[in-house]
Amino acid sequence: MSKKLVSLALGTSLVFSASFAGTTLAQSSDSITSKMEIHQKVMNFDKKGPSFLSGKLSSKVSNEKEVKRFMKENKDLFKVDPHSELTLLEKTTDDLGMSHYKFTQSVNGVPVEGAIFIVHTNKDDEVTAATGQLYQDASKKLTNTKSKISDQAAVASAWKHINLTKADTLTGTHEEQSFGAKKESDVESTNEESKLVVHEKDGAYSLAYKVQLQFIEPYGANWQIFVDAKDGSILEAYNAVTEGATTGYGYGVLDDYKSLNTYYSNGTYYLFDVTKPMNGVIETRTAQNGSSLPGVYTVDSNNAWTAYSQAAEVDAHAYASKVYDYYLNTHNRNSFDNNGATIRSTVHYGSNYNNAFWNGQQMVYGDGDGSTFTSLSGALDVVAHELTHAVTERTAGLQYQYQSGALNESFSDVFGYFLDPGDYLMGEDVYTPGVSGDALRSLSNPARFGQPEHMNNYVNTSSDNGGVHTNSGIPNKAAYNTISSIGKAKAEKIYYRALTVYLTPTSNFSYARAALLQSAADLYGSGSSTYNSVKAAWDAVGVY
Ligand code: L5Q
Ligand code: ZN
Ligand code: CA
Repeated sequence: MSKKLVSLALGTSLVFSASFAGTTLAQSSDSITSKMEIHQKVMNFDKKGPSFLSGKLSSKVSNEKEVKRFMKENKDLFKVDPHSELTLLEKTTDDLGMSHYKFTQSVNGVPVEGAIFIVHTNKDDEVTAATGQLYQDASKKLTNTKSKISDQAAVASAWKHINLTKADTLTGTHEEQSFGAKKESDVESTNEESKLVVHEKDGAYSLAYKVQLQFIEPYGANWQIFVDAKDGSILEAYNAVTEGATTGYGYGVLDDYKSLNTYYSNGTYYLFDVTKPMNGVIETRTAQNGSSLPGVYTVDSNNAWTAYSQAAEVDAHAYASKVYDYYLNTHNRNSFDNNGATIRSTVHYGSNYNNAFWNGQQMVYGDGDGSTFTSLSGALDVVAHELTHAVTERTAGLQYQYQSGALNESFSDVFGYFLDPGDYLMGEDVYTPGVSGDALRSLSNPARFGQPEHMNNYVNTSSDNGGVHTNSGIPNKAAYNTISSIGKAKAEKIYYRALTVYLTPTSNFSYARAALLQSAADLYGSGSSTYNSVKAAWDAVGVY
């Protein structure tokens, strides 16, 4: 292992400094001996140490030429020819007055990969330490530094090795590219570099092209690929990306394929979506012992979230992202606090737990018992329902009991519809998996699931916080009446405005009617057909 000429830890370099400095030579020989023993563990030089140390360093070393002369004079120790093999990269001087001469080693002018060697001098220009790595054998073992393949051939070989083409990594859409107008970011998102180096692996030296392929799509990469300059074969290749946004994929609760925004760190993938313009992230966790919150990070080794047990996390993650996008794109609202707060979800909560909830901090999903419910994150309307509870909490603040509580529930169901507008059912994707056409609730037909849909049938109860999941049928039916009359696009604007501008913690049904009418007036005009539709929608459920 002769390549490691010097491999000094900082602690030992202090010892080195004491041995080197002329003044310390006056110390007892005992002390010098023990210092040399330390050196012999970390440095590969022969036992001529003390003679080497004497005198030589009393001369000042205050520039590149003198450092090289110092190394030449001690060539038995350093075993490289500083004049032909070392090139000064930089000299820096720090606040302590110490200077650091950073050299790279080369063979016939071709740099040796990884060969950085630094000579350190104190404020009196005496060498106090030498750190880094030199390759003593490089110029002996590699004599021919003339490449047999072209730079372009090396780059082509590198792309082939990672099974991609440069075009695959450009981030623009095909449409944009076929119109010939590549986005500016395409030009910058992929970087190819190649340079000739001396490559060492397991004591074997090769002339190589060091090809760096850096790109973001289809995955974050900083490939370092060493291509043999003799024949284009791959000597070594690794992806130096250690952290960053990645795109994975998985299967949801209903076994549907979806892509996922994930995060790669230290060899592991996490359900962290860092791609949104948030202050936080969208993160999905797993309840480890049933009811522990927030639970543990959900991880995967290869970014393919395909295990049956991962389906609930796949959907919680993908659907939280969809709901975030909806609020941002449709209502210009950045997360539930409109300040980009982290959206956290925990799945596999409890045992056979037939519910999902917002606990004031995060969303929580049970897996269901398999007959009443399957994993509740498997329904986009359920996820929208839960995240809308967070929006309501930070806006109208509707108290979760009696009429204000039923409104709170209703707004969650109504936004569940806005996110999942295929039908007016709530939770149909996860409720009673064995029964087709079944659902938790219906906006169009609340009575089908035991809810009132007119004030005449309002349920006075103290259970379920004053019937919040029952009496929500009344405002839900008014929402259905509204949407079916004016369409989703206008309805969602009106509902969002009422929730975020007009409603307050104690608002009742009558107040909600007034708030929605005011919003319709603001947006579409008082007395407009849209306004009149909202009025009729509430008249029909007996709320005035
Ligand atoms: C409910 C949220 C969801 N839970 N309905 C009791 O009745 C009770 C809870 C719910 F995840 F199921 F949608 O809506
Ligand atoms: Zn709810
Ligand atoms: Ca639905």
